[in-house]
Amino acid sequence: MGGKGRLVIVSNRLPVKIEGHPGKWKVTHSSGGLVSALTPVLRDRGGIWIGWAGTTEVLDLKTLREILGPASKQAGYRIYPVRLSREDVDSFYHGFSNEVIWPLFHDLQTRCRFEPEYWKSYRKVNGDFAKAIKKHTRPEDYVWVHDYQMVPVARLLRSSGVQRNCVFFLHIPFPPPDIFLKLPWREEFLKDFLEYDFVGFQTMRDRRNFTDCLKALLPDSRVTGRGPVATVTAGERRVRVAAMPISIDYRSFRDTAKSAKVNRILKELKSQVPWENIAIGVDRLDYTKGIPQRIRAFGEACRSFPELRGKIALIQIVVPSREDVPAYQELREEIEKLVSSVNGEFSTPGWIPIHYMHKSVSREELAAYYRLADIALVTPLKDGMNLVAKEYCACQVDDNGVLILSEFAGAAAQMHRSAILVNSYDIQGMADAIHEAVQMPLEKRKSRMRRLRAGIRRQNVFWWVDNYLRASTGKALVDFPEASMAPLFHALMKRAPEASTK
Ligand code: ADQ
Repeated sequence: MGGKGRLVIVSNRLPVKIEGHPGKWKVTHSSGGLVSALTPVLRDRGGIWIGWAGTTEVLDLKTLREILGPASKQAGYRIYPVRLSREDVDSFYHGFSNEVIWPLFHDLQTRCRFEPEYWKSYRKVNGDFAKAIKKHTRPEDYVWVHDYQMVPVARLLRSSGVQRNCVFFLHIPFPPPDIFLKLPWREEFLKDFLEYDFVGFQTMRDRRNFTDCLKALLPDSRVTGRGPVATVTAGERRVRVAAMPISIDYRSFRDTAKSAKVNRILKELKSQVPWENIAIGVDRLDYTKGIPQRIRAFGEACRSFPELRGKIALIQIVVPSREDVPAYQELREEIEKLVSSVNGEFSTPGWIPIHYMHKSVSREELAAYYRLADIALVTPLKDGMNLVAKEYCACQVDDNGVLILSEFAGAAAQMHRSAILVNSYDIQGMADAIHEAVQMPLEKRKSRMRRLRAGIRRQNVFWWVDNYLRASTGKALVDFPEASMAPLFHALMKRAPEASTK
C-alpha cells in the first residue's frame, strides 16, 4: 500500500442525515454506535466517508452540495452520499438488513422474515455501493467497510474488476452455527466475508462462531493461529480474521463530563431528581437492548426490596430508532405501558420510580445524566459491544458508580471483572443486582470503577483503529494524514451529471 492512501469509511448510514423538504433541507447528526465510534477517528485524521444520507429524495448535485458542504467542512472529512430509492430502503434496509440479519445475528430467529426479494435487493444495493467506491477512491486508498448491511461489497467490487485494499468490521455479534445455518443464503453470505483481506469481529466468541460456521459450510477451509488474529484459507482465498473490541473516545467523554456546562446541567438535574440512588439506562429503541426486561426488573427490585422505595429512581433515555417499522412502534408502546404500570404501582406523592424519555439528548446532557447516575443498567439481550457501558464509566470522573452489565454484551468480555454481570433474561436476578449495587460499600465501588476506567482509557477508540490498521495493513493511524484534498465535491462535479447521488 502506497504512502498516500486515504482512510475511506464505507457504511450504510453517513454520520449525518438529510431531513426536510425542497427549500427547507437540514442536516442532522445520525446516532448509534458505529457513528459514535468512527466520527472522532475521521475528525482526527481526515479522510472520506461513503454512505447513505438517510433520504430517498432525488437531489441534484447543486442542492446536495449546498446541504452537505457545510456539514462536511465542519466535520473535517469528505462526505460522499450513495442514493437509495424507497424500494431499496424497504427491501435492502428494512428488509434484508433489519428483518433478516439483525434479528438472526442477535439470536432472535423467530423475528426473521426470509423473503427472497430481500436478498436480491441486498445485493443490488451493495452493487451501488461498490460503484460509489470505485468512483471516489484510488488504488492506494484503504477502504474500510462497516457492518452487516455491507457484507458483499468487496466481492462485488472485485467482480467489477476493481482492486482495493478492502477490510471489514462487523459491529454486531456473529451467531453460532445452529443459528447461522437457518439463513437460506448462508453459503454465499459466508463466502462474501472471505472476499475481504481482513475481517474484524468484536470478541473472540464472534470470531469463533464465524470459523465454526466456515467449518460447517466450507469443510475444505482451514483456520490457523490461536491469538487475536487467525488466518483462514479457503480455496484461493487467504483471509485474516481477528477479534478487535471497539471502544470510545475516552478523553473526550471524560473532559465533557468535567466541563463547566455539564456541571451546570448536573446541578440542575440533582435538584430535580433528589433521590439517594439514581440508576440510568440509555439505549436506541431496539428489541435487542432488553428495555422491557430492565423495566420489569426495576419494578421487581421495588417489590422485593421495600427499603429501596422512595430512595431510588431509574432514568431511562431511549433514542428514537427505525420509527416507521411496526415492530419498533409496538416495542415503544410496550415500554410505555410497563413504565406506567411500575409507576402506577409504586409512586407516592413526592416520588416517581421511573423517569422515561423518548428522545435524543446532546453529548453534554448525556454526560450529565451519566454523572448523575450511581448505577448504570446496561442489559441488552445480545449486543456486539455496547458503547453505553464504556461511555458511562468514562464519565464517572469521581470514580463513583456501579456498572450492571449483561453477560450477553460484547463489552462483558473486557469488563466482566469489575462490573456486576447479569443474565438479561432473568428479571429477579437483575432486581437482585440492583439491590447489590445500592448496598455496595463506597470503597469497593470506587476501586471497581477505577479499574474499569483504566481499561477504557488504555483501550480507547484510537487504540482500536490503530490496532486494526496495524493488523490489517501494517500501517498506523498517524500514517493517514489528511493530504491536500481537492475541495469538497470537486471529484463529483468533474463527473457530473452521471455522478449525482448514485
Ligand atoms: P448500537 O446498537 O447503536 O451500535 P451502542 O453501542 O449501545 O449500540 O451505541 C449506541 C450509541 O448511541 C451510544 O454512543 C450512545 O451514547 C448513543 N445514544 C443512545 N441513546 C441516546 C440518546 N437518547 N441520546 C443520545 N445518544 C444516545 C452497534 C452495535 C453495538 C456496538 C456498536 C459499535 O449494535 O453492539 O457497540 O455498533 O460497534
